Amino acid sequence: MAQLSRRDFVKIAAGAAAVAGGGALTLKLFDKAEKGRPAVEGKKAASNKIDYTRARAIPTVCFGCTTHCGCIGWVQDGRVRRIDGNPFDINTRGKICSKAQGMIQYTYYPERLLYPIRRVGKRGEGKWKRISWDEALAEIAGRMKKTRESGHPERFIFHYGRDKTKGFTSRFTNAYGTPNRLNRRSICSSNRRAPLMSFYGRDFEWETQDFANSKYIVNFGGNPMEAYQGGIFMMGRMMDAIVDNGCKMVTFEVRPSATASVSTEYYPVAPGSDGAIAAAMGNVIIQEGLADRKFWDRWANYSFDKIAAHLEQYTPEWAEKISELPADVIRRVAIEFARAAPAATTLSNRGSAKHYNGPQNDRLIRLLDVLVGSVGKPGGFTLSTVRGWNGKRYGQWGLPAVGQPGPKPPGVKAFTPGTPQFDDLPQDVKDRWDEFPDKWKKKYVGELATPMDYPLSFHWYGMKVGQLVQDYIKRGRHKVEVYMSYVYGAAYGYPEAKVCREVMKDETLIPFHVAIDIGYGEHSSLADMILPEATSLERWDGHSQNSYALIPYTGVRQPLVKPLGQARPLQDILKELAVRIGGGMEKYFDYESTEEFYKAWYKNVPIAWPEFLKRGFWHDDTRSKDYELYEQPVPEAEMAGAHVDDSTGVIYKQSKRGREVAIGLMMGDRPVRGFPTPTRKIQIYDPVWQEAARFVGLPRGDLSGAVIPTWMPVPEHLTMRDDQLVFTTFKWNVHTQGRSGGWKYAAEIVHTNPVFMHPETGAKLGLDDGDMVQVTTYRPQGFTYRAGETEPVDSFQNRVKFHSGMSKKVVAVSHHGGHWEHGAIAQASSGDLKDAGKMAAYDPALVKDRDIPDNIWWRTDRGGSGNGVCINDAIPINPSPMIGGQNWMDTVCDVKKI
Ligand SMILES: Nc1nc2c(c(=O)[nH]1)N[C@H]1C(S)=C(S)[C@@H](COP(=O)(O)OP(=O)(O)OC[C@H]3O[C@@H](n4cnc5c(=O)[nH]c(N)nc54)[C@H](O)[C@@H]3O)O[C@H]1N2
Ligand SMILES: Nc1nc2c(c(=O)[nH]1)N[C@H]1C(S)=C(S)[C@@H](COP(=O)(O)OP(=O)(O)OC[C@H]3O[C@@H](n4cnc5c(=O)[nH]c(N)nc54)[C@H](O)[C@@H]3O)O[C@H]1N2
Ligand code: SF4
Ligand SMILES: [Mo]
Repeated sequence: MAQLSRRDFVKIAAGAAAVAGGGALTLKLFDKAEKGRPAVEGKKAASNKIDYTRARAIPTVCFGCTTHCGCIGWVQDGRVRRIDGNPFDINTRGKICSKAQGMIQYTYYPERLLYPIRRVGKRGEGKWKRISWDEALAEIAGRMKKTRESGHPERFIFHYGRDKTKGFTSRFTNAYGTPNRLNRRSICSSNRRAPLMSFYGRDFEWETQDFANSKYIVNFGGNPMEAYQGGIFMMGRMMDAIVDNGCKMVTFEVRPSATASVSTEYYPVAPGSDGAIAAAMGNVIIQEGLADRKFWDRWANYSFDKIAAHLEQYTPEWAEKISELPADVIRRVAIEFARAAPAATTLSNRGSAKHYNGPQNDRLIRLLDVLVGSVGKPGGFTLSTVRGWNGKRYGQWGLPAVGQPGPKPPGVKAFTPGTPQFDDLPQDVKDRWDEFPDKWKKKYVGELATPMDYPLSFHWYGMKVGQLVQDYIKRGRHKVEVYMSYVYGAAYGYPEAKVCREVMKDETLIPFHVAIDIGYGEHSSLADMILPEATSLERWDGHSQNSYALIPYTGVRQPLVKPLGQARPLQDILKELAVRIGGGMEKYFDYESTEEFYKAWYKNVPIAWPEFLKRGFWHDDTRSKDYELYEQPVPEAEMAGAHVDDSTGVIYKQSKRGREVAIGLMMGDRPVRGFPTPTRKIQIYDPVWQEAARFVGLPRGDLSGAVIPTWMPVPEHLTMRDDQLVFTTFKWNVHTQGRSGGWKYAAEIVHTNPVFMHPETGAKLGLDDGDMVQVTTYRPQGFTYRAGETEPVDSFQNRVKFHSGMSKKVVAVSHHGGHWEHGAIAQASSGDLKDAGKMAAYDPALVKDRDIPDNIWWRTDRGGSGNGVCINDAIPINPSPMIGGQNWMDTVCDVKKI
């Protein structure tokens, strides 16, 4: 038998652990590297060994990625040693992934930031000094107070990536009076959320299909087996369905992702073609007489004959030309899907949605569930309980009214002519004010939070257009005094990140940047001050999300250990700032402790607080599953005082605040809930797309604004040369975006990001596997940022890796490579911690981990591959029309051997 090298073993074993989940990563990677090496001082303390007779198991919620799994931390001698899954979490059913151990890495990271630091050199130069909390907070509060008193609180910006404080930060920004609590939804998911909001009136955070009972799943580029916002929740249920239920899962992808590899069928398709496949499938379903007419006529807001006529143009043969997926496969999959309905569902994510045509792709995909009537049915496209379904009894996520304790600050008012905020707006906005539809005027709070060119980024709720923030600031569309960043890594991980870095370095544009971070990342390196946050194992946070068990549930993040050094939780930092800024802000932060705040937040969860903390989770098992919620009757008591619009059947009632709100729909003489849309039906037809298109001046012929789901191509894919490729990007199972570079086990498993391509593509370009290439990228062609400019955006270099499962039109390079901050492991550098992290504040007492200087075997000076390359300078800023979702997966590129 051929002997596996240690590296091979690491790759295989870690891959298995990452996918299987079900407990902690039990492998010892790094510290077993060199057998017989003498024990080093402190090694014992750093070991993961647990004495279960002494260790305490404390539940919490993982912050390793967006999934937020329930987990249990084993604490021994004041140190968290291991993370396991929490069986009381009905979403994960006790499973977690290997990345959860990253929280331990974060907490005991030798280069962790443990004291506030202040810049002493030029911004970005990497020279810092340690300062006291008092000095730090006094300066920040002083600046913020001045900004507020100048009458321009909107010049304070709070820019976050992830925020699980559950309202704590909006409380702070509202109390201060700024609308600029900016997020990263456009980077992440807004192209997929907008179609869901338009169709169903809710986007459910992520989709919540009843996979456990599915017989057929058609997956358009979602990758739950290694990524997805709820991957852990989905993967176990999918595997159960496939293995125990005979469920078929068909995956369309551009590369053989882990999800593709466990699917019953996988087809590589042309990038950006998912909408064409879905449109043709819809057509086949109707032509074959397999549509569920009863469901459609009852719940779709559009005529069946008209949708049938619209879809007729989309034949499987037509779709084959666009997608390279054989017409007979499209036909067969459509028929099988419809026959399995209602236990059949679609799935999509960034693969279908992060394209210029992504929103329309997703509308065409969603159409399939409606056509076969699987919406809300067992095994189908179910919709977990959300506000709007159940009237007053349940709040968001079906929870018994969890939420912030009072007194709550009022929200920031819309800008109106005559106010200083309005006066500050760019002239072109003022010039367009009169033609700006009233419904958007009512929500308008400036160009950063509600950019006028992207009305669908705030029509439903605040999705923002995060990739344009720095560019808008550069172009004078908004002034800034104080910029605060939190769990946010744009300078490394956003498209055309160099634009972000250029602006963040410019003190005339950003006079003061305070970063709240747990380490020293690329974005915080561009701050004037960095405040060290307590890690997720050391702090409180809220948790509430939809559940694949289809009953309401919630959990809580509680501290397992005290913060190391002088690190403090965000809540403490903001509370103290509010008190120091004063002027009335402080009254919203008048509670004893953060624990008291969260205790009040969860006060309606019907289980005693100590018991809740002991279990970590609670769910409502008295409730039946959330099937067919739209058919639920509106209770008689609620009908009292309601009135019905005779032309539409929509039932309205006055809210406490005196607003007319739709609460249901008359079905004959039966008042039922319907969907939380304006028509209370599934909105196949939605005029808001057209309205937005007209307002932003979308050119004629661009179908982004079509009122019904409509196929449209990605413009630059039509004009690209034959020898050009589409450069796409993806996530690895063991890494999380910009944050995991320094997690040592993750980095040992995956530390570089080769340029994946099909061997035939390589042969066409005269390449061999392993050749070094340069990838040069170009701007898009559609109605978007700097479209049509011919100068390349940028280029990067790395080695080619052949993979025969790829689409031949694509090169795929993962996120997570090429860090130049985040410490020695992320950078695969010499391990001279001081030098590598440029940290003025690292704690030498923590530096006991000999792995770092000794065992980074992939360092280039040891003949290794190095840490890969950051690809994000080469991905153009490319917001989709009207919504502003970043089109990550469209970039046209040249690949040349060097
Ligand atoms: N391990 C891990 N898990 C994560 C994260 C992480 O960083 N690491 N991040 C979390 C976050 S914030 C998010 S948003 C989610 C993202 O979760 P996903 O959207 O599921 O994952 P992505 O890798 O962003 O993209 C999905 C896939 O789209 C494919 N793709 C590209 N173009 C096309 C196309 O035209 N058609 C089709 N059908 N497929 C295409 C890519 O090959 C990729 O595998 O994951 C979350 N979970
Ligand atoms: N090429 C490419 N780029 C991508 C993607 C892709 O698929 N390919 N995916 C995109 C997606 S979907 C997303 S959501 C973005 C995410 O992009 P990022 O904003 O880079 O994501 P994060 O990994 O959340 O990391 C932000 C920073 O927060 C800090 N941090 C981590 N944990 C904590 C904490 O507990 N407290 C505090 N205060 N700080 C913390 C770390 O310094 C980290 O660098 O990346 C996008 N970028
Ligand atoms: S999927 Fe994300 S939240 Fe869940 S255990 Fe893994 S890293 Fe943690
Ligand atoms: Mo994301």
